[in-house]
Parts: sequence; C-alpha cells; structure tokens
Amino acid sequence: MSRGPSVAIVGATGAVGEEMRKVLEQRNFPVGSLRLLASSKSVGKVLEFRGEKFKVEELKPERLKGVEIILSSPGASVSKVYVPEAIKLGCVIVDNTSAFRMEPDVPLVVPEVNPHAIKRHKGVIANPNCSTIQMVVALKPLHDAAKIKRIVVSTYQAVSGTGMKAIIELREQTRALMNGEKYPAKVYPHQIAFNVLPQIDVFLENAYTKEEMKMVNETKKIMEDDSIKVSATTVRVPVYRGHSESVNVEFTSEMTPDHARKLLAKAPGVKVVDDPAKSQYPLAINCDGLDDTFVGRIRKDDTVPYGLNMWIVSDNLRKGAALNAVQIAEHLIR
Ligand code: NAP
Ligand code: 3JN
Repeated sequence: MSRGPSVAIVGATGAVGEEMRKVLEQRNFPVGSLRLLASSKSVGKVLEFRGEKFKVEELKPERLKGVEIILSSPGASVSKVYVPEAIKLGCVIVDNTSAFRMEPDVPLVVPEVNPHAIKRHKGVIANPNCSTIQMVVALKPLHDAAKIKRIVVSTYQAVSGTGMKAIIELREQTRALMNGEKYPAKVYPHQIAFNVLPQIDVFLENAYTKEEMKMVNETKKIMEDDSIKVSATTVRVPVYRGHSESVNVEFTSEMTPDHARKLLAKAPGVKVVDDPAKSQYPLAINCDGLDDTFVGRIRKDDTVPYGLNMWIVSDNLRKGAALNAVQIAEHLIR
C-alpha cells in the first residue's frame, strides 16, 4: 500500500462497491490501508485490489476504528444506523445512499458543481442520486450563464442502478424469453427484458416516485438555488449500464444552442457529442466505463422565449456513484 489515508469500502460486494475499487485503482488514489465490508452473507469472500487479495468482513463499528475515509454504499437503512457511530469514531464518510442527502447540515456534493460545500462537513458528505449528478454536471455551466427557470426531465435508467440482482435479472430474463421459457419478475414489479417501466422506486403521496422527487430536491440543493423548478419522470429501460436523460430547460435569458455547446465544450467533466448529420449523439453503450457526462441533441425549444432541449448520458456506476464519491475523497485529502 502507498502512503495515504486508511480507507474502508462499506458495501464492497455491490455494484457500486465493485466500481469503487476500480476507480481507486485507476485514479491512483493513495490508499494507505484498505478494509472491505459488507453484510454477514459475504464474510470470507475474497476481492482483489491492486493485485492484493482482501477478505470481506462483516460491517461492525469496531472494524471502523482507525479508518479515516469510508466510501459507503450499503443502502440507506444500513447507512442511517452505522454512519453516526462511524462519525463518533472519527471517520469521514462519503455516503452514496439517500440517508443524509437532504439533511441541512450535510453537504450534498458534485465536485464540478459545488466543491466548496465539502469543507462544511461534520463527518459525512452525501453523494447525490446518479440521475441528478449527470444532469447537474451538464446544466451548471448553463445555469451560471443564463439562470435556469425550469427543467423538465425524463430519464432512461439502466438496471445497474438497482444493483447486482437487477443486472442478473435482465440477463437471465432475456435469455429465458429468447429460449421460449418463462422468467418471473423478482426485482422489478414487471418484466424488464424487452420492456420499459415508468416506475423507479416507490410511489409517494403526490403520485411521483421517490426517484423523481430525489431529482427535484437534490438539484435545488446542489445548485444552491431553490427557485429552479424541476419536473421529473424516471423510467427503467433494459440497458445494463448508462443512464440517458431527455432534458428540457427554460432559461431566464438568451441561451442559443451554439452558446450552450461552447460553454459545455469547456465545462469540467462534460463532453459534447452533437453532430446530427452524422447521427452522432451520446449513447449509453458508448459511455460504459467512462468518466465524462456526454451531451448532445442540443436544440432550441421554440415553445418558450429561452428554451433548449438536450440529451444527457453518463455511466451511472461511475460519475453517478463511485467516481463522484472518489472525487470527493480526493478533495478531502487535498
Ligand atoms: P447492490 O449491488 O445490491 O449492493 C449492496 C451492497 O450493500 C452489498 O455490498 C451488500 O453486501 C451491502 N449490504 C447490504 N446490507 C448490508 C448490511 N446490513 N451491512 C453491510 N453491508 C450491507 O447495490 P448497489 O447498486 O451497490 O447500491 C448500493 C446502494 O448504493 C443503494 O442502495 C443506494 O443507496 C446507493 N446508490 C446506488 C447507485 C447506483 O447507481 N447503483 C447510485 C447511487 C447510490 P452483501 O453482498 O453482503 O449483501
Ligand atoms: O435506480 C437507479 O438507477 C438509481 C438508484 C439509486 C438508489 C437505489 C436504492 C436506494 C438509491 C439512491 O441512490 O438514491 C437508494 C437510496 O439510497 O435511497
């Protein structure tokens, strides 16, 4: 191990936890020591990091003594319980769950948008929902130039957003149906193979889903602007990796497609892929394993004075989860 902070990954066996190890390796994060923690089910599993083998341990507060940075994705109910104990032990937690995102004294951070919020932390920094992250990375440079009034977003979210079980369900269900066999839905309320589901997470009293309201509330908090109106429809599609979003934005002053392309071309973490004549636009299959948020199909919305439509795609497990968390950890050690 190199010189650097002691790190623990909580939820290490999951889709996000697995990506955390990859991102730490690929970015040469200076890991001084590493612990991999998950549920009791995974005790004894062996996972590799930089060519070394590590045994997965059950998450127990005493195992976090001496850990400086925790990259956390064990689900919100688990985080709610263990994070306060880890803070008492002096750990700083970058938590990928929704457990603390909307707490007023917890920074909710996308490093390209509001890195300054990190220094306000009192032990926990929240990583936003994946669909929110990629949207704000693309919209912040435009908001700074022409203040956004309203956003209408529809998402096309990959099954990896639901974790390992959903990745297996799409694969096995597709295989079964192609062979004329049945494969009942277990993870989702309906068949996901060859289908599109207009429901992500549970429905709330206002008839929106929890995922939709995360996009509404988290966007305002990260952009530090409660005046932005957001209307979201979140949809699951039979794609393994990469969330796509159709985004309609209304500005308070002029924002032409050309100006937006110029601003986005120099924005951190953004790549413009926008050549309709050559059918060039962002595709989920092309962003697998990449760090950037890709923006294309940028065009004027003539139905309002200052409007644009665009298509935003990013790898939900990287910028939407592990990469964003590791970038926050990089800020912490800086
Ligand atoms: P996953 O593939 O189902 O993995 C869940 C992980 O949490 C596994 O490592 C699991 O360990 C661990 N875990 C479950 N119960 C635990 C417990 N009682 N104590 C310790 N660890 C426990 O799910 P995922 O996609 O990695 O997502 C995990 C969480 O990250 C989500 O619930 C969400 O809060 C957050 N998140 C996900 C995304 C995304 O795009 N996937 C984006 C943002 C945030 P075992 O293998 O031992 O069960
Ligand atoms: O479904 C997706 O594409 C993203 C899912 C994220 C998710 C899944 C289960 C629980 C979250 C999240 O990050 O908001 C949570 C949660 O922590 O509430």
